[in-house]
Amino acid sequence: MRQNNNARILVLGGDGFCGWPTALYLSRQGYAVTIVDNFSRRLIDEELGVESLTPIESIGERLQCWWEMTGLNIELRKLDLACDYEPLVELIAETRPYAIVHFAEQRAAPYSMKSSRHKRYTVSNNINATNNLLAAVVDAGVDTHIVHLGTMGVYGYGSAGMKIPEGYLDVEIPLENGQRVSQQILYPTNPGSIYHLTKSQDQLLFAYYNKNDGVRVTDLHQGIVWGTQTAETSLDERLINRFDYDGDYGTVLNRFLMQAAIGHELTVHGTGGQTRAFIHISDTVRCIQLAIDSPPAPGERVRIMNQMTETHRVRDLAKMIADASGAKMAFVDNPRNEDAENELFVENASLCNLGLKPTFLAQGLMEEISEIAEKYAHRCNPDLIPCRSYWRTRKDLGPTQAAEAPHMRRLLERPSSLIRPDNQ
Ligand code: NAD
Ligand code: USQ
Repeated sequence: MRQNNNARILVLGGDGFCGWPTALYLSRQGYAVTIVDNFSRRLIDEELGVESLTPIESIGERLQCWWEMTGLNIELRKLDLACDYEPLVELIAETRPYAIVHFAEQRAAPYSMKSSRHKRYTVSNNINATNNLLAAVVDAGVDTHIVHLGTMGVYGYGSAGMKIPEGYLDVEIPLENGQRVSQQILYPTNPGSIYHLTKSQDQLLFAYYNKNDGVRVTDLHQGIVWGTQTAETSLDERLINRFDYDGDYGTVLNRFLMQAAIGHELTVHGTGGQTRAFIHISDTVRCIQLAIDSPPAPGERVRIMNQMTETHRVRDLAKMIADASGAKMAFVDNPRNEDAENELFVENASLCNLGLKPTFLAQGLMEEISEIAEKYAHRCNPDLIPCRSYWRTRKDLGPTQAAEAPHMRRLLERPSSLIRPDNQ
């Protein structure tokens, strides 16, 4: 396959669960890809004493394998986006990328709620990474399209009683003179965790740099990603994608599939009445390409698209998997502070109109995941399955404090380094 060097894409967070398959997919589509990552996610695995259920190779081994399998080269830059500002500007100025895909944030809600340190780390990391990226695009003087992975969670999970629009809400305000003014505003944000809060704040950063500097941004409000493999990551075991199953990073559907595969009870939080949006990992990578290939016009406001294909209630998912596998459901105390029951209707026309053909939850696909889970079940540590991150301080546990992990030190021990004017 020919590589189009005019179209370089930087994949920030390209060693992660969504970023790795996206980097491979874009590489195979003919883009010249550079992965940028600080490997903090691998350090968090060490901090939590957990490993991906699937055995993931070092990034060097992954890239070497991709080269051997396809003859395609993916470049790599190790950078901490929250701290390494000058090298980021240099990278963007040197490569003048056609698009930058921004996955590089701490993405687990339970992890972000574990302790005050985890809250502060998540905020420092995510907000500084996004702000540095936007400032660097302006400093580098490039008209690069930023494609950011946001979350459906910014809308909140109450029952809106309406279809959740794609980012903007039509409002009509009554004036004192009896007239009415119509406006479109950012949908009022209602984050359910510190992690989700950082995504809400990202939205304001995008709106500001778009208004002030004309930075072109697509913000993809993505639902919960399920599945493991894509066509590219399946090419060789050394390319396998990560599979998080632990109580902090494992997401609900993959956790249930893994739990069923190892004969563990399905851990339904509370009544399981929470309704959430979902998307398969192969649709994630396709959506990124659709967003890259249809950039917003110069001067266009931040484009927001809801990146999800279906909604499900947690207990319905558990029942579906229990019926198919014989696993038992366990209704456990909900460690989170969230509505016990909610309805969710979501507009997702934009990506479908661009050509997305949704992959719906189907037995065949679930079996693929279960097979992965069964194959690597011996790598599972069942002690790590329960969710032990509590949204509210539990009286029996006292205030949550946690030791500072090495990857946090850089951000938390020297906060002044984050606000020091560069080169002064
Ligand atoms: P992940 O943790 O597997 O990957 C994130 C990657 O970013 C990791 O490789 C990590 O090392 C890197 N990173 C984090 N901070 C960085 C920094 N300061 N500098 C450089 N690299 C940094 O997460 P994921 O599941 O692949 O999620 C990717 C993005 O998609 C996140 O922003 C997340 O909010 C969003 N998202 C994920 C899901 C999901 O279900 N996984 C759903 C909706 C949205
Ligand atoms: N849940 C269970 N049992 C479990 C794990 C979770 O019932 O064993 C419940 C949770 O209480 C919650 C729901 O399932 O009500 C979803 O939890 P999750 O961990 O699957 O997803 P969430 O914390 O919302 O976060 C994930 C990703 C995050 C992304 C988000 C998209 O980790 O990066 O932004 O999904 S969304 O949910 O649409 O906001």
